[in-house]
Amino acid sequence: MHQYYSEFMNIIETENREALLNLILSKLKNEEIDILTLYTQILAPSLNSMLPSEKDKAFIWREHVRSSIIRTIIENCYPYVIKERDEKYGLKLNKKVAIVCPSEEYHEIGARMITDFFTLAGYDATFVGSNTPRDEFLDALSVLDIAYIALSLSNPYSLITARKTIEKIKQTDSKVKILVGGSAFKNKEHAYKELGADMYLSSFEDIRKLAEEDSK
Ligand code: B12
Repeated sequence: MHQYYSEFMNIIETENREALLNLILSKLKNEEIDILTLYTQILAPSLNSMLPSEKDKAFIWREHVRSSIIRTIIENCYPYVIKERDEKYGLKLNKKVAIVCPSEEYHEIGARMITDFFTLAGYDATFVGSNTPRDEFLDALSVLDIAYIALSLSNPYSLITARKTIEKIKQTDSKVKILVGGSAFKNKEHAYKELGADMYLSSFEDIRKLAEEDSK
């Protein structure tokens, strides 16, 4: 567990967005933490440790509020993402990545986080959104020069939607490569092949390896 995790959790239990944002921004400013550590060791576990309980009538409320606070923190981290991309990782690739959650997939924090991981690794990365409507997305694809589409899936039902979406994407643009990841693949990483995706990735390290290949 990261040394700042309990301090962060004590504040997030109170749902004090301002205090959390100030805490994180001061740690980033003073270089006491970096983006990768913040996202993977503090922000992600603060959500993934939430366990549904029938006794807790406010559980869904708290899930929404906590997701929203984490989203605020991530959006405010952007200047530090750019700074670390340039000063720490130093790779700039001329390749566009669109990060998408398919229709009916409402879990967006993982997708938003990995958008910043692609940026850190040097890609021109855009978070398109959760619950992205398929037909509108396909229309855009035919006019934009996108190298990769990264689908983030959390809800196991999204695996079915994703298969159909991937099939349509391939029909629209046969050159674009499809990457998939997210907690829906837990213990079934091989499922990416049945979905018709080109690659399953799980971590920043995987994205870095891809970037290194792309820079050759
Ligand atoms: C927050 C949350 C919600 C919020 C989402 C809000 C939002 N704006 O995103 C709300 C309240 C909307 C929600 C709704 C639901 N949820 Co929910 N939710 C969660 C919770 C608590 C946290 C998810 C999260 O954001 N984690 C933080 C992120 C950062 O972690 P992550 O997604 O795993 O992402 C990391 C990696 O997976 C990876 N990654 C992710 N995508 C990609 C893509 C690529 C290409 C790469 C390289 C890597 C990568 O990088 C990230 C950083 O390390 C989880 C609990 C859990 N244990 O996961 C349940 C959970 C995911 N939800 C679940 C369920 C069932 C639902 C609902 C069906 C509940 C319901 N009955 O209505 C609905 C479904 C809505 C829908 N149609 O999508 C289940 C799903 C899995 C399952 N086994 O069934 C979980 C696991 C809870 C549980 N234990 O039952 N949920």
